[in-house]
Amino acid sequence: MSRWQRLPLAHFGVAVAAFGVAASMAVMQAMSRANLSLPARSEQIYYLSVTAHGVLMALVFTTFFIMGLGYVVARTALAQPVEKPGLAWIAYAVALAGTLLTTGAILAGHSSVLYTFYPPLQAHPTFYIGLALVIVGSWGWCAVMILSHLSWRRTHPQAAVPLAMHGMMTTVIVWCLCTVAVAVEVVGMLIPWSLGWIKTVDPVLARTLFWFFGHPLVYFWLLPAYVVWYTILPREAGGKLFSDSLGRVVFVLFILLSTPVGFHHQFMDPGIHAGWKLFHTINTYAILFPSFVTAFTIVASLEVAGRMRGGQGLFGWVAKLPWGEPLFTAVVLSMLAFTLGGFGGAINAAFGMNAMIHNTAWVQGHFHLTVGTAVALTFMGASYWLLPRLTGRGLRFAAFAQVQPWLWFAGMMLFSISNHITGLLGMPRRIYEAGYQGAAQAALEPPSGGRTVWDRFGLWTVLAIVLIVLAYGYPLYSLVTMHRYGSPGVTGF
Ligand code: HAS
Ligand code: CU
Repeated sequence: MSRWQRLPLAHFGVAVAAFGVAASMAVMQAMSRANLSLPARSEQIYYLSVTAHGVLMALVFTTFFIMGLGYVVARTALAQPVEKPGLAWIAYAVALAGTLLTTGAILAGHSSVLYTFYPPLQAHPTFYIGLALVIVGSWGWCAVMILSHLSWRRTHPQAAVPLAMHGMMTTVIVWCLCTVAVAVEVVGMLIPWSLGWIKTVDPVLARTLFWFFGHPLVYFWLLPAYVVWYTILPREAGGKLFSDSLGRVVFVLFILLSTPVGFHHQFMDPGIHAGWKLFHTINTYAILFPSFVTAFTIVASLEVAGRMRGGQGLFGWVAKLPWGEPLFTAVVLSMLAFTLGGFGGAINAAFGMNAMIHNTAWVQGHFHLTVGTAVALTFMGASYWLLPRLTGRGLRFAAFAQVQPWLWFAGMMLFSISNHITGLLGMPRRIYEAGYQGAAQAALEPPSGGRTVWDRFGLWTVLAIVLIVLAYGYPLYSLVTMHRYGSPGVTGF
């Protein structure tokens, strides 16, 4: 194997290892949610596992996979060596050291602050220092990507950069813009506070800096998946991309609109004026647009592919698509999940409806469709496609790779749809106690004991009358006592 493939493969290795640990944490959470009485089950273990799961999946698995994919794109799409490979390896080592520090802090049991690490929940200093190192490492990756782009630009002053690299550069820019805020939060506030150098931090300011970063973070995950959808999928399906320039418009819109939307995570926070929340809402609705364009462009490309393979009629082309290819199946199932997840996003972004779903299980339903399926399943499909090309060896157990996307899709749909429903019913997210402290209304079969207060119809009727009098007494009184104008009957229509 020549040398350059080692760099992305080393990144994919960390991504897969983080994924493995995070997935085992998910089993612990599922047991807690199922309210099973297991010997190891406790509040401490639950919050530890939710933190490890969130940090390792959302922050480590994604970042390492994306850095690796970025190097593959820079090397192959630009058809030139990646610039400054030494810096790339240093960045890798720094991010890996940070990951180990943060993971150690979580597993040691004194940093169960969840992946959003909102103060005043306080973690061990090594938790924040590790995260800061992951970010510094990712900046090294950004530098290598930008330098590679610039060196290509020098030798190709007039050419359009290949679409895959265009998408990766978008990812890099979004990341550079947003990580500034989380660096200020972590380095300027949380590290000194956890070390005891400063006594207090402002939770609303910290959350605001976090979401300044946190929403663009989700597009940092999504954009590399879009690179796969736009540049690998159409060819693998046997056709071609419907429009290259639409792809570029989509990527540029993400540069513009990824960040000024973060207040849609803080609708329920005090301290931020409603007018600013409205401004972020409008921007959020604007950023739905590039994903609608993507839905159109990619489905159109698939139709082109299906017809080139001989598909006829309105839907005959769907059956002609290469359903036996793991990359194809994984991406199409990702897209189907994203259709639901995206509509959920539009609901989240509406202030009134957000009040209904905020901090409920709905939210974890939403993000297991978006990052947990659209992004993660696309990355899995991309791995099936990339690994043989990077290593020069075929996939082992290739039949598993055909079944696995369906299993992931089925599991995530089951998980996410039920979390959307239970969220609407009021089930909170990130709460250990699935039994609601034994409250009767939470039990599967409410104890059917003797007569309780709920059978006292007289009491409830009186209370209802009091409420009706409160709600209508004065309005009706004032209608009756003000000067009134009678209306004759209107007829003849
Ligand atoms: Fe979100 C919360 C709004 C997209 C991730 N989101 C979260 C959280 C995460 C997350 C992790 O407005 C939880 C944060 C926490 O821990 O507190 N989200 C949106 C909106 C979008 C959106 C408007 N989210 C994402 C993506 C994510 C992600 C992408 C990760 C990758 N989200 C919110 C809001 C909240 C939120 C509020 C806060 C909730 C709260 O109160 O806490 C949009 O970008 C979505 C656009 C997508 C579409 C779908 C387009 C469909 C396509 C596929 C079509 C393909 C087909 C296949 C039909 C409009 C492109 C055809 C197949 C054939 C074979 C032909
Ligand atoms: Cu968001």
